[in-house]
Amino acid sequence: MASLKPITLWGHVTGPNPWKVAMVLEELNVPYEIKNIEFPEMKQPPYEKININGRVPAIEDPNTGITMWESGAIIEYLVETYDKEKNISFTAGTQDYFHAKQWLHYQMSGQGPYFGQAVWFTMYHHEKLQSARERYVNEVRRVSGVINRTLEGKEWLVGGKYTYADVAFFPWFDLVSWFAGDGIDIAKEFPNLSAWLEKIKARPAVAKVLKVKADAKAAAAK
Ligand SMILES: N[C@@H](CCC(=O)N[C@@H](CS)C(=O)NCC(=O)O)C(=O)O
Repeated sequence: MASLKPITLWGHVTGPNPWKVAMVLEELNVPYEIKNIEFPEMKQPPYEKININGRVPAIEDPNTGITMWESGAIIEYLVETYDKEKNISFTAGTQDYFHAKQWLHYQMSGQGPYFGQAVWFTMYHHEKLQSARERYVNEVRRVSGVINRTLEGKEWLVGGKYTYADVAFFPWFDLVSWFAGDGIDIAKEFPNLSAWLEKIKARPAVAKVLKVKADAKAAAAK
């Protein structure tokens, strides 16, 4: 899509949600530039004007004039605006179209917040609350089981092809070994899930974004 102006993607080096949007942008071949911002700055002007919720991701699309936040909504916007060939999405009104939305909503409500709380109570909470940690790590295990069971005998979540619904789950699963590696072994406990993650990881668009993320992390650590 050579005639398009680059979309600004507001992100943060460590957080999974902006990378999910980058993976969709890469897959759609839409030009973009990442602007990373630190957590305190997200809660202040001028960024607060872009996202009043003070979090990333947010996008500014000069091609349509749209500024918006919430990664799931951004992904829906991107595929509906730029995936005219339905390479990673489906024709509106079809069963697959609604099922892809179902999985995206599950990712946003069932995976993101629970995995996020597991990270919080494992890594950052000011006191060790074992019961809270267990609650959320168990939820990580439960969600992993849901995906593992749904992938029994099939390659992708919806419609027999790789779509935005698959990649939406990837960045959070990619962090499980970091925050719950002592409690959950994805490869051992969830073989379908594990094989699916490997296939997503091997996609050139995903591999490219993972490299950009690794480089950004290395630069930030200097
Ligand atoms: N539901 C939001 C979650 C956004 C979110 O929590 N982003 C993290 C980074 S991945 C963040 O901005 N954290 C900053 C903070 O918690 O202050 C989305 O999916 O866009």
